[in-house]
Amino acid sequence: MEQKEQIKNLYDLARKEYASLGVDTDRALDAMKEVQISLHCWQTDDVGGFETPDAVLGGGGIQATGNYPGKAKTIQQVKQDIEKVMELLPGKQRFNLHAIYGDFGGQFVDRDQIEVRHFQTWIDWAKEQGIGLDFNCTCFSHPKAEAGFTLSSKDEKIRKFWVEHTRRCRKIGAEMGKQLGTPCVHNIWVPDGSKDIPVDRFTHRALLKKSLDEIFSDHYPKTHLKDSVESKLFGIGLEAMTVGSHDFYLGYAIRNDKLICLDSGHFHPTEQVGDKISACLQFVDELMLHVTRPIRWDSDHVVTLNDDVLLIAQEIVRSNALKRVNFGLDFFDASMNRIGAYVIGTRAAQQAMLFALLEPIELLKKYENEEKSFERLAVMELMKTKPFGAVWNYYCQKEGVPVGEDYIKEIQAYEKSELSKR
Ligand code: RNT
Ligand code: ZN
Repeated sequence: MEQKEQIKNLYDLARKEYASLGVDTDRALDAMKEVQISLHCWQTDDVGGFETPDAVLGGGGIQATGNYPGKAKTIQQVKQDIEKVMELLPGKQRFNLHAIYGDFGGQFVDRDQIEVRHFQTWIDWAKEQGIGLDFNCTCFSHPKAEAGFTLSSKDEKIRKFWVEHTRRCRKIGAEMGKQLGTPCVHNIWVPDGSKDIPVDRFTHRALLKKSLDEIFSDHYPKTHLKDSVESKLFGIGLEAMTVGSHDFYLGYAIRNDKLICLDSGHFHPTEQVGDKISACLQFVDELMLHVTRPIRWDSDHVVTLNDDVLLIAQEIVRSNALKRVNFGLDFFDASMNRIGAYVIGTRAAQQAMLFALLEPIELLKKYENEEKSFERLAVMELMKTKPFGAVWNYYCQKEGVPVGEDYIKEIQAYEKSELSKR
């Protein structure tokens, strides 16, 4: 009781302090209702999936490093872990599945054979949890992806196989959206590329375009399905060329009215995804984000509250684009408690959004319009030492989830009672 009152009192003080800059903290907390983070399923088991009993991530230039015990080995365990994660997060989330996480009932079902029924138990679970689902075709960890090209393969049989897979995935995604009453974002990312300098980039890109045209020739209502395409600069073993580069997909998305998916690890380190938001939103209706933390490369470390994530959040809020940006996460770190990784990463993303919502935007714009650069920078710096933590703690308390460091012991207890027994 005492702690509760203290958190409320600190919040009241913080409210006054923000109000003096024209910021309404209650309104910011209210706006957090619109912030739904899509939790990627693949941090539960290091991008393994359930096609075969011992499935592990293979190829595609992406890697999960580490062998911390306790990873999810069954669908039941994934669900249980995610329920635990969601218990520790304020607000409402979504869940983002990859095609290899289907409920295949112990049978091997190849990617060009998957159907809605393999995902019905997920849809039922999402309904019970009151959450929406997002979906992804899985064009890696498969023998037909080993040659380095999937949707852009010159081998017509291979290309057709992946087109069929992706068409089926969109159908499944549309059904998820329909049954759950909230549109599913289906994201296409393919690892296609080459290790060394190729001479025929043109044909591969023409083939990728052709495949996408075939895939998108099936139409679904936007209330059920939203399509995004994800670009990348390079991958491990695919250093020289990525077929689905940013230029390629941005062009495709604009011309074909698709969402562009911006992954924070998929650009040159000096580029900022936050800067791209207002640029892309001039030409596409919506964006998908894969927020992650690259260290020197697309390493997919757990998201923290760093400048990159803050800029993304600030640019969403400053662009008044809460409804146009689908905020997803995409990290996979196998070196630490995976539930802890989710909670740290998602809370960091939520904190970034709250921080952005607490920005004195009118004042900052006024200074900017008056060319008062010193004043603008001064206020931006001052915001860093405002009692943000008091607002965040009150938000967690209001949402009935652990405040401050309290989530650490809850995760330790879950590790003891559940994860350590796997
Ligand atoms: C890979 C892409 C892609 C994957 C997931 C698992 O670099 O970021 O989004 O991480 O599909
Ligand atoms: Zn991604």
